[in-house]
Amino acid sequence: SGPSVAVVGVTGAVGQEFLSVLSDRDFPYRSLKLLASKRSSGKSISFQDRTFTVQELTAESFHDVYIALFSAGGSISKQFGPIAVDKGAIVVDNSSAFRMVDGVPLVIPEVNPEAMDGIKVGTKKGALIANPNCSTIICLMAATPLHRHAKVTRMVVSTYQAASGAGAAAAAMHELELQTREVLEGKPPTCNIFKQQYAFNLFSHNAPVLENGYNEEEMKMVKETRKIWNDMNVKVTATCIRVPVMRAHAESVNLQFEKPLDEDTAREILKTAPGVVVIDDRTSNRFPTPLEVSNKDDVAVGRIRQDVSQEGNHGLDIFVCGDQVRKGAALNAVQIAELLL
Ligand code: 11C
Repeated sequence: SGPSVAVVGVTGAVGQEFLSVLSDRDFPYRSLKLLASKRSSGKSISFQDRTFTVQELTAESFHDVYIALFSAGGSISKQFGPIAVDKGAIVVDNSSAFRMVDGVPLVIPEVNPEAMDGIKVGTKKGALIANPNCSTIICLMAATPLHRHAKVTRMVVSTYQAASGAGAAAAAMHELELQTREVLEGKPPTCNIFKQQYAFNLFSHNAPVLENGYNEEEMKMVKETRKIWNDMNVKVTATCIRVPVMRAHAESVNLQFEKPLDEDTAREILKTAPGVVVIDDRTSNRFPTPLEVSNKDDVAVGRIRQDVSQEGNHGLDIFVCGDQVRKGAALNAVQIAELLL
């Protein structure tokens, strides 16, 4: 029982994570189609005690597919997403292709599930749902429960982003490992994915820099937050940095609130927030780390403190870490699919 499911881009890091999340959560499916480029077609993938053969993604792939999880890059989503929708599939797209398109819900299940009201599996009525950018998801998992309580008017984010978010995740993670070894051996580092030394270094996010001086990643955080919170007035600014960490992003988030919110209340709110775990031990200086959240579902929050530069408890600083491949991509998409059932 369950819907027929297709995974598009199954050989990539997020595609592989889709499979492990589907399995971990015991996602019900009637049939499962594993789709990828022609180059990967014919490959065998074992999943839940069965062996599946990867099929080439074509316009015919979506016949009788109810839910299609896409993570094969923006151009594949643009080309095949609308075809799948025409065939009646509900596409949950991990790329940025449709996120800001009017009428396409941009969803974090713990934050704005209502954005996809009316979209249901079994109606044979296709639809597109976009998965937000990983940095946005991780930030809003922690900021939203506080926003609900005291209304955020301004948010200043600084990110420390892992290798896995940089294009071809597996290749990027491999290059970080390779560079680390090369630098330790006194050799010049291989710079194929990142055009500069990454090991023992950090640099401004590799997304293109726009005319206003922000890079695309930073502007995604600004625009996606407004859409997800359905608040065109919330002020957001971000600085996104790539750090030599494998697969979990960290973010420092400064929040300004309309109503006062003290740090103890904020800590209590976050302790009961779904998908959030609080690690905030001042005595032993123990706070969230990327390593600790790697391969985990929950986003960790700590360093919860009153912003001393703002009067009357109108500001807080928090530090957030979340697995980029999991909650930042595959898990969030599968949770969206669960809501469709
Ligand atoms: C990163 N957030 O870590 C990016 C990766 O819009 O989905 C994902 C880009 C996106 O660099």
